[in-house]
Amino acid sequence: MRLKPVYATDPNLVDAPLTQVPIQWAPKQGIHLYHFPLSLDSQKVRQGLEELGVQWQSHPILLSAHQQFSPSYVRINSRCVVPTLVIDGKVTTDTINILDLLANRFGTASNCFDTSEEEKESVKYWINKAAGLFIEAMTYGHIEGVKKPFPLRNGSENGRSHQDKVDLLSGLIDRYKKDPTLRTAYEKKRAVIEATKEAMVAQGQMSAIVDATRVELEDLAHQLASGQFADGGWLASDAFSLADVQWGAVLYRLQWVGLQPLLWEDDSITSAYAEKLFAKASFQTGVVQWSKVGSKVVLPTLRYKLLRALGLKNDV
Ligand SMILES: N[C@@H](CCC(=O)N[C@@H](CS)C(=O)NCC(=O)O)C(=O)O
Repeated sequence: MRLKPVYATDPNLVDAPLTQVPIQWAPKQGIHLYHFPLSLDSQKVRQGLEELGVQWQSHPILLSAHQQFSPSYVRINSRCVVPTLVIDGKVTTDTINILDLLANRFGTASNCFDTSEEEKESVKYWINKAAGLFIEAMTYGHIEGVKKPFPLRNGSENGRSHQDKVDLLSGLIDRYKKDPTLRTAYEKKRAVIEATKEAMVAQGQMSAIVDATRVELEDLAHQLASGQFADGGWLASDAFSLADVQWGAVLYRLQWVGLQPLLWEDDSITSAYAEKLFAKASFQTGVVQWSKVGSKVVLPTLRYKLLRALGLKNDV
């Protein structure tokens, strides 16, 4: 039974993270982030950039219009996911890897994300724990008694949104059969989406995923009560760390999709931690301000689809 995302459990199914790899199609100068306003992993990286005070150029990849499959994007991130970071023509992929790179490159001078040697192991442990939660399944899958917010409501029946992607990718595999780079990327992506969909629709899966998440959140509450947070610090360290970046976006997402009542109490240490995380200026700028569905997602998607219908855009 699959209880974690493919990216956390099956390195053989996905392309390895890239770290500062020069790619000819990437912008040659400056710091660029390819991201989607509502994407969990994009939220984490945007908060990281804000926390570090790094100026960056925004390239929205509209997952709502399947732009993650457009050939021009797949040539820089063959995983067909956001986020992707480009610094002076060099590409870095995978959220944990991107945040590590940013912290090493821009955090040292400002002591940002600075954790002591003893804290490092614990920070890493809590980063991996957050990244191992099956948030994609809980965002798109149907969970008894939970009413999903707009714009998730329609896709949550029987993995329909994932089946749409499988069909789209099958068409792309055929269209690009003579381009080995694109064809391979699409084939691998289709396998990842099929595995994810399978894990969401099989009998009893979604409740098992929610139960497994509840266990992880109980561990979180225990760590908060016994670790640095109880003394005015953060999850795994005295100073705010990349583990807190991971968990801020996760808790915000679980709240947004209506799962909080199944996972933690209002009046609990987890709620107190969430409140402290959400109050950070970097969280407000990197996460909350990008969460306006109408202006950040619906309108850009309509505009993009209109241009495509008029033949002014010929991507996917
Ligand atoms: N953690 C992995 C996976 C990222 C991921 O799953 N991103 C989601 C958004 S949070 C995405 O792009 N989904 C689009 C899709 O799978 O089609 C990474 O950072 O490369």
